Parts: sequence; structure tokens; C-alpha cells
Amino acid sequence: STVPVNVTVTGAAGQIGYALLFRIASGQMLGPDVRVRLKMLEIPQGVKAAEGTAMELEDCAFPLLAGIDIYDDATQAFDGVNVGLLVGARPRGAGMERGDLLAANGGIFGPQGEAINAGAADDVRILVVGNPANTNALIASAHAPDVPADRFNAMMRLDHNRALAQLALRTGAPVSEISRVTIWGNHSAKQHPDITHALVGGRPAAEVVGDDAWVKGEFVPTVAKRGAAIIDARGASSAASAANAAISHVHDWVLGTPKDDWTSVAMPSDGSYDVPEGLVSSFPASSEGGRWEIVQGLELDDYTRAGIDASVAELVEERDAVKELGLL
Ligand code: NAX
Repeated sequence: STVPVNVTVTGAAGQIGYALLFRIASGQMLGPDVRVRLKMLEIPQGVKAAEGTAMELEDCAFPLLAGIDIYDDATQAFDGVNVGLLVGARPRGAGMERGDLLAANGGIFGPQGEAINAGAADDVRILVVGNPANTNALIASAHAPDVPADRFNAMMRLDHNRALAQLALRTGAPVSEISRVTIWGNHSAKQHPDITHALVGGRPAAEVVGDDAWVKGEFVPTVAKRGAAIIDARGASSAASAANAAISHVHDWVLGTPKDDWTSVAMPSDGSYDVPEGLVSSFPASSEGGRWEIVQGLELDDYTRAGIDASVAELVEERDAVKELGLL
């Protein structure tokens, strides 16, 4: 196409940003024929490092990269945005209570929501990566009343990919043979990874695994606590895998998911599976024509129902907390 797609990346000078920008510019997110203009947003202290990354992006001479702009102002950074990756967030500092964390992030995602409302293109799609991602997406969406709520997603794809990888390791099947895995609920240790409908080589995953104790005692906690395990091993949180997940999420949102498979997407609930309407919660979802559809009609066993309910209860708590803080 001739008109470049405006892609805004916040937290552009951070470690996920560094792993993300080059892949966007190379065409891996929107396809090999789509030109992109990168709009990088940082806080003032991050601008110099972002400029360094921009120099490296230039030095790649990517044929699809139509331009790079760096901002420390959200209104400018989101002007004309088609795809927004909201990565920059306030991490939990020492001694910070959860309320402080929610308030600090509300101070970021509220104004960014307003900037999106003011300047976004009609087809805008926003993926929130910065934690607490689900509730940050809820806050941003609440501040963008003119943008349909379903254009705000939070990223569960890293959790989804972690689940695929663990199932592949256990069964010996390649990832390409595994489908219909779901992560439900919140992007937190309380997420609910679910293989009850998954297929491995066309057979029910539970049957191939043949060990329910492994699913509940190993698989679920390994996937849910993988982020902490990475920090433990690497001394830094997941970055390349998070960037990879963001690339895949937007790719599938725009270009579609494979037939007969689905992925996991946190989006505003329409009440499906008794998740309270409006909560940004993860569902099994497929994409066609640039829109997510929640996969309907999956039967939930007691274990899955309880896992979803526990994760959703955490989202309700977060929502009530930010409501109380006046952030919604
Ligand atoms: P870094 O600390 O390396 O980078 C964050 C960057 O954001 C910094 O450069 C900072 O200056 C910038 N920033 C802060 N406030 C900003 C604002 N208001 N506007 C623009 N930029 C701002 O963190 P990184 O490792 O890149 O992680 C970024 C976020 O992703 C964190 O919140 C992290 O918790 C979250 N993650 C989410 C994941 C998910 O699956 N949803 C997985 C990976 C990651 O942990």
C-alpha cells in the first residue's frame, strides 16, 4: 500500500520496545507489503535512548519504514494512530502498595486514553502490554468514549504461547500440531490456562497427556508463574518473548487467525461465559475481517469454571479499586 500505517509505541526506549520496534519496521506485524510510520512515545528521561534506537532503525534501511518520530507528549504521539502498542508503564517499586501501583498507572493510561480519543484514526486498534495490562486497558478505554471499547485489548498472547510451549515440551508434539489452547481471565499469576478443548495432533490434549495431576499440578502453575521464573533466571523480565507476542497479537487481529484454531485475547467482556460485562478479561478468540470474535459454546468443567471465577474476581477487585480512585 502507499499510505503508511501509523504505529505508536509507548515505552519505546524500554527493553520490550527495543525488541519490538525492529520487527514492526521489518514488516512482521502488518505484513510484507505494508509501510509503517513509527511514532515513539517516551517520558522526557527516555527520549535520548529512544533517539539512539531510532538511529539504529535508520541503519537497518528497512524498505517498509516510512518515517520515525519521537515524542514526550501523548497527544502528538497518538495523533492519527492506527495501531497503538501501550508498553510503557509504571513498575511496582519497593514498598509500593497495589493501590499506589494502580494510581500511578491510572495517571499514565487515563491521559493516553484521552489522547487516543482526540487523535486516533477510525480504524484504531490499541494493545495494552504495560502492567497491570487488563486494568490499564480498562482505564484507557474509559477515557476514550468515542472509540469503540472493543478496540482496546490487553495482551495475553505471551501466556498463550507459554502454554503452547509447555504442552509441546510435555507431549513431544511440535507447536504447529497444537491448537485450541485458552488462557482465561487476568494477565497475572491468577490467570487460568486451559487445555480441556485443546488438540494435539488432532487428538484431545488431555488424552495425549493422560495425566490430570500434571495438568493441575505442573502445567497450570508453570504457565501462570513463568514471568517470575524468567525474572529469576535472566535478572530482567521477559522482553523478546513479550515483543514477539505483541507482534503476533496485532498480526492476527488485523490479518486473521488460522481456521479451526483460536488464540487468547483480553477484551471488554460482552457477558460471555458469565464474565461481568465491560471487564477486560481474556477469552478464546478468533479473528476475521479485522475483528475478534469470542469463541462461543465451550463447555466448562468445574475446575475450569473455578479457575475463571478466581481470575475474574481479581479483575473485579482491580476495577473497583481504580473506580474508587476516580480513574474510571
Ligand atoms: P522497561 O522498564 O524496560 O521499559 C518501560 C519504558 O516505558 C521505559 O523506557 C520508560 O521510560 C517508559 N515509560 C514509562 N512511563 C511512560 C509513559 N507515561 N509514556 C511513555 N513511556 C513511558 O520495561 P519493559 O520490560 O519494556 O516492560 C514494559 C511493560 O510491559 C511493564 O509494565 C511490564 O510489566 C509489562 N509486561 C507485560 C507483559 C504481558 O504479557 N502483558 C509481559 C512482559 C512485561 O512484563
